[in-house]
Amino acid sequence: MAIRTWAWVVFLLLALLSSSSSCRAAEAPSPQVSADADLAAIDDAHRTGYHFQPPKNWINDPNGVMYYKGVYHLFYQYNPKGAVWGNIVWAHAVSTDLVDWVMLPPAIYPTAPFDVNGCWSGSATVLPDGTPVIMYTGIDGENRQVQNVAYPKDLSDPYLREWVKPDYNPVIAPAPGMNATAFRDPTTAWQGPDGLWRLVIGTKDNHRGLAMLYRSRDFKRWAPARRALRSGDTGMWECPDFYPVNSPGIGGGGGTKHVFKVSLDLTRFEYYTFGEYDNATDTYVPDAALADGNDGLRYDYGNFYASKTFLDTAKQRRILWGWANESDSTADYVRKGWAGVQAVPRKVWLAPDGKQLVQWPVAEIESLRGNHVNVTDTLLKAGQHFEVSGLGSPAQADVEASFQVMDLDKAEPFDPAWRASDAQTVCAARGAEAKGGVGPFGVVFKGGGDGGKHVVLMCNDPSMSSHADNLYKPTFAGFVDVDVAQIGGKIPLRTLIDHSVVESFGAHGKTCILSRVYPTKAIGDKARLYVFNNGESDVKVTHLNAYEMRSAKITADVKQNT
Ligand code: DQQ
Repeated sequence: MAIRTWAWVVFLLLALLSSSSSCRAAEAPSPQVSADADLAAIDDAHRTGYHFQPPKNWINDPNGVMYYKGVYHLFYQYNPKGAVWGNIVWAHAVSTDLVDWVMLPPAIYPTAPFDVNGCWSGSATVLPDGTPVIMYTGIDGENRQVQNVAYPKDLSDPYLREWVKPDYNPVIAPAPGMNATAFRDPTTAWQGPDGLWRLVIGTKDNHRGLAMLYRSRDFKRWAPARRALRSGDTGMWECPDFYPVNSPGIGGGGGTKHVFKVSLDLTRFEYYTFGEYDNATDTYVPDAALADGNDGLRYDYGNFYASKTFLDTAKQRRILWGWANESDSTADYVRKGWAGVQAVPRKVWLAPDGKQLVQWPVAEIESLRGNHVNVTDTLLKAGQHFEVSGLGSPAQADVEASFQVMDLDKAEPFDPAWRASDAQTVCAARGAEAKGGVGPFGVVFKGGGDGGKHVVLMCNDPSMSSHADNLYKPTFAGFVDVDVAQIGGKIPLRTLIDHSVVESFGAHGKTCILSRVYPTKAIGDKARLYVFNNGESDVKVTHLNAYEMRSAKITADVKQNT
């Protein structure tokens, strides 16, 4: 049997760097004031232009996302009193295009014994008569996690500003023997052939994560199923999600698969499987070869957590929202007065080969594209880089590019020990060895003789963009399932840059990585965009389209101001 050889092919990167050292105000009244002013300006420059974030304070999980009467609703976990987690309510924003948002007053906030200590995550379900219902986790007076429902006060208000919580709440309480402080985040409900509603709730039994199934005829009285829908030895399961996707199959007639996703509290990563769901027996069996938990597939190999999907009935697509936490410190949140953003809404579907999900930013965000720069067929020899100039500021940009590895045989041997490692470990090791600067995002290929198929690794190393000591800046990484030789050595990469967010989609959305960066110099008009080739092989940029992005409009609710 031939010995398998593995090899690095190229280390290719796009980087956002500053062109010059930062300027200091020479006539500032005192060094302290100057330093504070500089810091405030830098903090401000880290706020996003088109990734959703409220004007101030802490945010986390997207909640209850839905489409109702022509309006998209995004609720999210929010601290109205500060920039660290606490005092949690459901903040609320609406949009007609998923780009511009109207900020509404919080929709769900503590008012009753069943949620007096907080209104945690949950989901919306639109009932067959068109009425939306929210189910969320309330933290009650005994700090138990219970599930409550809320209904719109006025169905004729498309913004659904006010919500009413019936007195019969909670509708689901932890049964005796259950872990009452780990019982939360109900999914959107679905109706079975027997007419009963079903939903799942995340919990744990010691170290075992569980997605507990409940059924109801009327959304009011809920009964637990005898078996969990799914469980795994990976600690608390937060924010489960369960939904159907079309399976392409041969000729497109592949039927339906179901996706099951959990957010692992222990690692703060999300994993999904997909497979067959029998709605008569409520049995979900993931497709063979799909691993649950830590070795499984992930929506995003970066900073992306507590995600939630909804069916956009206007455009018959499934849309995924996820929260990206800050990667700086709690002291930084407090100084900035804000923390947390939402990733751009992503369309999600099953890949044509049926092997994984793919994601792509919703087309609507392309309406923000402005200044455009195009590069074609530009060869980058090993160790070279070039600047993508003419964009105005690339600090807010959408960059679509395709890179062609010119010589796949010029690969360095790959350490066999890395085969067992996860992508992040491999990228971190390789990133440290790479020559020259490593930008905030990029693609690494390693190749070899595994049946002639190369293995592609996508890395995102924020270290060159973020210099402060107190930052969490791992090299995020994921494998990319493409046969790079078959496709002429070409790998497409799209990256959304938004000040402190770098959100990358490799190979048409097969591998996604969101990371947070905190440049202190590459901000505003000092930001520059470079394409690097730090690898051994020449690389051709076959095309690159970079667009400056306008800011989304975030406005206050007019009704509130009148
Ligand atoms: N965040 C919510 C919980 C959820 C966690 C609390 C996940 O309901 O489990 O803010 O980030």
